[in-house]
Amino acid sequence: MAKFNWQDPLNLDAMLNDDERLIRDTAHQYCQQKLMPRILQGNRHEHFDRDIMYEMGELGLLGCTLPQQYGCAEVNHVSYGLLAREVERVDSGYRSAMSVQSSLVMYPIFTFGSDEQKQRYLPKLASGQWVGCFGLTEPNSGSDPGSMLTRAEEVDGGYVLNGSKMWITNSPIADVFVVWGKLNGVIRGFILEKGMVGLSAAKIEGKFSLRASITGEIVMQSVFVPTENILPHVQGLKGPFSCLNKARYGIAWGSLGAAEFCWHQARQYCLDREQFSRPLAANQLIQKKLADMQTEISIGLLACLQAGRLLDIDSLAPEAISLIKRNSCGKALEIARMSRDMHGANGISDEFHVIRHVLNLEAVNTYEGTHDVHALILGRAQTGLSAFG
Ligand code: TGC
Ligand code: FAD
Repeated sequence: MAKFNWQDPLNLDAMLNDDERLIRDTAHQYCQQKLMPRILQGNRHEHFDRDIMYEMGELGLLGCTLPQQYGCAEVNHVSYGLLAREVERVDSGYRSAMSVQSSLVMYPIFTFGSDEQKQRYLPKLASGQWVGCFGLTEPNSGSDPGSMLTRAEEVDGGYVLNGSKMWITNSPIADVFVVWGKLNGVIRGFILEKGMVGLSAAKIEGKFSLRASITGEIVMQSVFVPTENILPHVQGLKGPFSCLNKARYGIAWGSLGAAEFCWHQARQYCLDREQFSRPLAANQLIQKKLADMQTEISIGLLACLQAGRLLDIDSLAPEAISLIKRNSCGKALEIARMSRDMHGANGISDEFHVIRHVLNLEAVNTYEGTHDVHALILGRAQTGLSAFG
């Protein structure tokens, strides 16, 4: 009879190849040895250690699915997912930094950029020498980015951009800004660089979520952007949405990494802590909660793996990405809250790390399309009726 592995009940491990396992294990070691020791202070003091980008670059974590000619690791999407899971097992904010750089900055430059843009930006972004950010959301355009107000006007030698972006991961420390705005009513992508006149990116203070990730605004007051900095090969919302497909896929894996951490912590805590003269883990209610966590995580990870295999043969529909992003984030948030409850009072202490995941996952459930917006995408796809208004 096959032996039951409580940590991997459906034997995900057996469905990975040797390269994928090696990538996962190398990332696990880095994350546990280098990221985990930093997170408590980083989260407490709202501090993102810039060195992390260099370290991730050195390890090949940035833009990892892109070609080696740009200094990238050129691994498959399953590997990208496994990396996201390991990074987010430590903190969603660190995964945010990695996925924005990879999926939202390097990917559009690689996919929609000119050869000159690829040569100029990708190697420095891959090594972590430059940090990138992605400006789509505005103060009055969140779920409905098509209503954005940012405008580009054609002038001699380039464009002048006016507008503001809100809730932008990494913007205060960014060297490169991929910003979406309307040119003659059509959404286009522009690459801005730190130091351009009229460009500023103030930090948003006081977040109770993703505190170890830096978030800011982007304000553009008549910023001149040279002609060669427009992304030439895409127009319309499919530009930013194509990037979101990649990032949402990574989040689906990553959020389950955070959930796994919370599950394992809850199990160990309930084995160690005694009330009524026996371990908490001996109680039926506790065991049911652990079984629910195990079930959702195991099934969710298999869904992510299948999505990754489909992405690797270019056969994953965006709606299927909505399905896994929504499922993983919603389930991870429920699991983190349950784990917090099982820790009792200790559950609210950052030294146990679970409350941090709860608060992080609130944002992860909101960004890159809220839980409900993904439900509406799936509802539209199966009824043919749009509920967006
Ligand atoms: P809709 O009519 O559906 O589509 C407009 C055009 O876009 C195309 N399209 C897609 N293309 C590729 N991939 C996708 N997933 C696509 N979805 C749509 C579509 O084919 C169409 O193309 P065309 O050529 O016919 O014009 O547009 P809509 O305005 O009705 O959209 C509705 C909705 C809700 C689906 C969409 O607006 C949406 O997804 N809203 C959520 C916004 C969002 O996710 N924002 C994320 C901002 S970035 C971020 O959060 C980063 S956090 C990073 C971190 O820290 O990790
Ligand atoms: P809203 O769109 O105002 O939604 C508010 C509520 O209304 C939600 O519950 C939503 O589900 C619901 N709702 C909206 N429309 C409908 C509808 N038609 N029917 C039913 N319910 C609806 N953006 C970027 O561009 N780049 C980034 O790097 C980035 N990083 C982020 C980092 C953090 C920490 C956070 C919190 C956000 C970030 N975002 C970023 C923005 C993020 O993508 C948006 O917050 C998200 O898309 C939701 O938009 P909103 O906050 O304006 O909410």
